[in-house]
Amino acid sequence: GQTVKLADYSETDFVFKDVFLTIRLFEGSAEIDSEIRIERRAGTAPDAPLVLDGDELTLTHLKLNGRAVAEADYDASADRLKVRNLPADDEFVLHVGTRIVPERNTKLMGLYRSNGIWCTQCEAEGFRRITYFYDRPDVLIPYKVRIEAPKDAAPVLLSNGNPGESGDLGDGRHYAVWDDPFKKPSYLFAIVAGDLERIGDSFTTASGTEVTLGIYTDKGKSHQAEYAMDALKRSMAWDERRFGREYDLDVFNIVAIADFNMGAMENKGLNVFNHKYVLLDPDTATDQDYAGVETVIAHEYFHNWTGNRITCRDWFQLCLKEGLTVFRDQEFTADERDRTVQRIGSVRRLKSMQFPEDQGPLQHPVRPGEYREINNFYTATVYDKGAELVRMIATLLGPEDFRKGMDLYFQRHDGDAATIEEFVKVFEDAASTDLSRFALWYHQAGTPTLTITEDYDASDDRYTLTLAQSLNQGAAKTGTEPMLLPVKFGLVGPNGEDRAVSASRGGDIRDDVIQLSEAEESFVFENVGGKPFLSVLRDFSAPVNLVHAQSEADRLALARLDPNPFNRWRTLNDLVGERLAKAGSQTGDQPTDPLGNELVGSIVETAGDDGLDPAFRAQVLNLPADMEIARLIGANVDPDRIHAAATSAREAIAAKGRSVFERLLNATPADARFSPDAASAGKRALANAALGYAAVGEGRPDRAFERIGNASNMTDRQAALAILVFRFPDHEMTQRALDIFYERYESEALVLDKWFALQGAAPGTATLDRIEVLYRHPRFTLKNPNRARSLIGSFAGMNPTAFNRADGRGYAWFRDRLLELDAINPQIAARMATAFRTWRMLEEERQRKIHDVLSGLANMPQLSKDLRDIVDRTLA
Ligand code: HT7
Ligand code: ZN
Repeated sequence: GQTVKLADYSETDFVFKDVFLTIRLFEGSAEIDSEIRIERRAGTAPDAPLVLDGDELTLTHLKLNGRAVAEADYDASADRLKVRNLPADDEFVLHVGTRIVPERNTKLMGLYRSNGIWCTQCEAEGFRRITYFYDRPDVLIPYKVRIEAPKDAAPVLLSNGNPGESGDLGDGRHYAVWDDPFKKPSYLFAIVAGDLERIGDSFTTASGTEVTLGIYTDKGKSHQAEYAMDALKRSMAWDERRFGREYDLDVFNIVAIADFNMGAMENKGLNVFNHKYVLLDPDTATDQDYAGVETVIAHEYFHNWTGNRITCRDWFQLCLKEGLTVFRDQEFTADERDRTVQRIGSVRRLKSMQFPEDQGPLQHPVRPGEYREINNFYTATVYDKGAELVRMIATLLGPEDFRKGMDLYFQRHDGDAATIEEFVKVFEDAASTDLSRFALWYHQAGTPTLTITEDYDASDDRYTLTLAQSLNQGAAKTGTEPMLLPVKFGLVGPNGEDRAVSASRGGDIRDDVIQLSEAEESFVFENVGGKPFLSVLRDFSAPVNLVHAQSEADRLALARLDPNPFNRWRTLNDLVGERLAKAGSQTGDQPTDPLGNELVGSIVETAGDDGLDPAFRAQVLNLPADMEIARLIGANVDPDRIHAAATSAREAIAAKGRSVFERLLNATPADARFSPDAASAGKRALANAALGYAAVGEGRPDRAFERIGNASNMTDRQAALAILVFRFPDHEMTQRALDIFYERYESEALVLDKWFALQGAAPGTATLDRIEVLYRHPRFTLKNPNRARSLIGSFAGMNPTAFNRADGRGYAWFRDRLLELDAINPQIAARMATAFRTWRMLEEERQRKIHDVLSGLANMPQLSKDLRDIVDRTLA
């Protein structure tokens, strides 16, 4: 595959003015007629040909200003159309005809059919699978679209923008025209045609325009879209309140699709969603699903301004829209739900997904400098670290200057295809500040280490704080310069008060934020009123590995006292992580109590503290995942040892907290009426965590089994089933529970995904045999990405003990599945293959086995570009 480089960016030779697309849908094929108004760009050589992108296309006709182009004047291949002898000065119209087969499109990129519905996915490079085009984000034009289709199979015809005329064509066919007045790149184009059900609503914008809202689903499912509609309206109101952004078209439509590569897509005025992020009801969806729907609905809606109105100049700038939009959806969730619990969730995700990526062979900067396959750069680094960078700008500038910068961004770049440099510049201009040291975050890969040292001089009551940053990157070689980063902190007194102190010496501190920009800086505080407890990196103000030698006594005190609730959670979570990493890297006998009595006591005490938010307490009871422990160990990892240590830790908490967990269980009746709000969800999370510890502590799977029977909602039912699968994987009761669950939900695709996913993630060596059987289950298929992910993705990505079986059988089985999947849907195969991204942390024998599997794959000629890119980079 060819490498695309940011340094090679140049404008197109020709300028597109607008396009009129006619799409004729038939059973078994589709014909696309594209009429593009074009002009040679000033400065382009008069004899330069027009070169358009294609992918698996067949050209049916080609006309210039209404006349067929002579054969000598063009070359058409599946992936390129080159036209010569075009007018030097005059505008011209190029007519391009293609024919495709949506039914055979298993890659789910371009125009395809899902459950009989015609739909499109064009980001990043799917439009070129529909017609030859300048399929790049810096070509912005208005689109007019006419869809023609059979009335019975497709009574509903949708595209971007506002609806125009529609009518009958005879022969059982009809048409509809859509007009999108906003200039957009091809990746935001979409059509949907099918026999869909709709729920409708409306939203009146702050300036008084009424917007018609529609959510379309498969027949019989529209009642499950009510919560999504509510989330949409709340998102629209929030974006007006918080960022002053109003919606801009007369209609906003969402369509739920069963076969979809990612979560959802922000096409202008026509968002297309994986149905997992639209359809919900209490009987089939968990609280986590509700939160997921709310987030994704918000995220795609927010793209209308950050992504669509202002888009990316090229795909290297992907974080410009994704990092910023993730930041915006995180802020929405924080405002709608609970800021601390939301931040804990984001940080957990960052550490479990992005940190491993940034610390292994798939490491890349938030703004990469090159790629072979852009689909492989929709990563945790671009999305989640990208969001952290925006958050750091907000923290460094403070809320007022940050808002000023955002306003300037919208004002200056509306209608543009912009770059990261332009984004950073608006904040420099709005706050009159120099962010050049900050901008390095976009270019330098890797997770920096922030080392904290403290010194307290009791005789002078003087406190000195020293911070040092370093970047040890390994292979990527993208630079290790010191960067500007915000370190939010507090000096806490023994009664849990933040002491009002200001530094007499040292660099830049604004309010409670140190603006660290040198490799090392010291700050001196005089008359601090006795030795304080340092609460540092509050709210995880920068995405770094923190090294801070703080005594256990101080940390346990902070876990109780810290006025910053996020840091209370982090203190406990970090302590657990460190202890488990120590126990999990120890050879020989496992300690029975790897956490130690005091830490266990602290966890139980927090869990039982009714003065604290239940969702927060549930987070404290949710120990770091085995894979997070593996990352902390860093080398020579044995997943079985980690699992054993985590199991002992859970047993110790269960034993110590027995009475607390019983009390929590009794306080929440299982048949309470279901409401998906955050407070109710938090109570359920706490009760279910308590149930898990109670069942483990007493060795009583029947307690979970019983809950499955009397649960009144999917949250409680799935939580109980998960307790059986994860804590009693080989118990006879677990299989019984799985069978009952299957019978009840056989016809609910999204619930069956949960059933497969739980079993794929069940720990232990017996799992693989069961997975092999499940793989042949009549309801299993590789063609639906959700289903493929449910079993194979959860096995490879969330099951360290079974996947990393010492005999290597897990790797070999996974390799065979990757190859099958790659022939159907390379994008999904490549994404799953990232399960190997941390392979160099494993002990030698497992590393050797993975190396054999990866190099075997690398030598296979049939691999897709997508999968080959991941395999090669993982091996490098
Ligand atoms: N912007 C969307 C990305 C996306 C996508 C990318 C590649 C292939 C398929 C895809 N589906 C959606 C989703 C988002 O970040 O909002
Ligand atoms: Zn996005």
